Amino acid sequence: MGTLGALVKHPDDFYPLLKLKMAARHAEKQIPSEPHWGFCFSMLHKVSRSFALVIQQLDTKLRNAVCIFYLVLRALDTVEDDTSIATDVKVPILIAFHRHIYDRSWHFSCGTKDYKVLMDQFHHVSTAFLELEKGYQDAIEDITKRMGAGMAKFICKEVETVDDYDEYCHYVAGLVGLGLSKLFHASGAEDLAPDTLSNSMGLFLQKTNIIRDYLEDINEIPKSRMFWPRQIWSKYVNKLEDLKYEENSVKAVQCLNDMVTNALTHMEDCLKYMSALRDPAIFKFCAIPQIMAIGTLALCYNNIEVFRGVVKMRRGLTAKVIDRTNSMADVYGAFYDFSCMLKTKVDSKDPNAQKTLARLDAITKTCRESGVLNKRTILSSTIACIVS
Ligand code: IN0
Repeated sequence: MGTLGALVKHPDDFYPLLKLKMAARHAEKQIPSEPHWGFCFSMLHKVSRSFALVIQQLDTKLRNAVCIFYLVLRALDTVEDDTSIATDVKVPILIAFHRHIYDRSWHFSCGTKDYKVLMDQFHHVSTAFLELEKGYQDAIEDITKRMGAGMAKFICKEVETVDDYDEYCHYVAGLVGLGLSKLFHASGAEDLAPDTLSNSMGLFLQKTNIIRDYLEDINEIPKSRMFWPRQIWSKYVNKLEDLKYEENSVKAVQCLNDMVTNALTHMEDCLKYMSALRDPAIFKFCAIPQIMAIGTLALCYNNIEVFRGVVKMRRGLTAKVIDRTNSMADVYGAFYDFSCMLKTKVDSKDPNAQKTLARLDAITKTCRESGVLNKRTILSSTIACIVS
């Protein structure tokens, strides 16, 4: 559906969309004039769109550090993703990446479109990195080192077991959580969060992406990318790609629901992590992607479309989530509504029905016990229309 069609169907998306558009325009005007910082912030806007606006709300020093952290990770990801680089070239780059960020003369051409520009002009990122305070630099270096090594390990290794799946997601996303917690702490605004909770924040986001992107990853040219663990999909089909064929629809949806049930295990840690945050801008920065992830999981559960095309939240809904996620009451409210809605979608014939329901019950109980469900206002209606 086009923008106009979507607006006719959901007229109350209009105001949040307009607000988002104005915020984007305002952010563009604020792009710093120094060439390296200008490059970094305009690149951030190109590669992450709405997320860039949320970064923009952070206090200046933390905002700069998060922007560089984000771009360094995107660059690392670009190297990992580029299937045209031979393994014996790729592995040493991944392993040494944490040293390259200190070297203004280092660059390696790979990737496509915006990512190619990021890689070709990487000296702007290292120049900006070298201007960050040492506490921020140390956090970014440490995480880049551990992530590069983890990615290198998985270049030649398949995601077989659920433990492998958790380990892979730890390297590419859990470590992002650990790094962000370090940056928040270095800014002086937050206590240092426990690693297990920071890890869960990343795992929940990454597992949602892996579930949503099944078709895109399996159809990747020249070679499929496979992140769904064999231990899960082998209960339903002989080959991961078989899930996309129409004759396997029933099995495919059961497998999908198994994957969603696995992702649900992280939600309580995420609630714990967010409830400990004190700074309102940091809170918003963390809570928005989490609610987007829940919305996406709600869309995906029991939905055969995951194997047929793109399942994504409407732009208007994204705008609403950005506008209306402001307090822990909003987060408990969204998690609660989402879990209740999922409960109604669980089919008693699904092989994991009991497990899924038990996990959802645990989440709704935590939300109820927070005592703030009656204080929330607007987001519940947002979540209600995600699934309808
Ligand atoms: C992120 C995360 C992110 C934000 C806030 C707190 C986090 C805590 C732990 C781990 C990750 C956290 O958020 C972004 C969100 C994003 O990029 N959204 C895209 C939408 C999309 O569909 O891709 C957008 O364009 O707005 C995220 O997904 N990741 C990420 C990367 C770097 C940083 Cl610093 C923060 C990627 C990932 C792999 C899930 C960690």
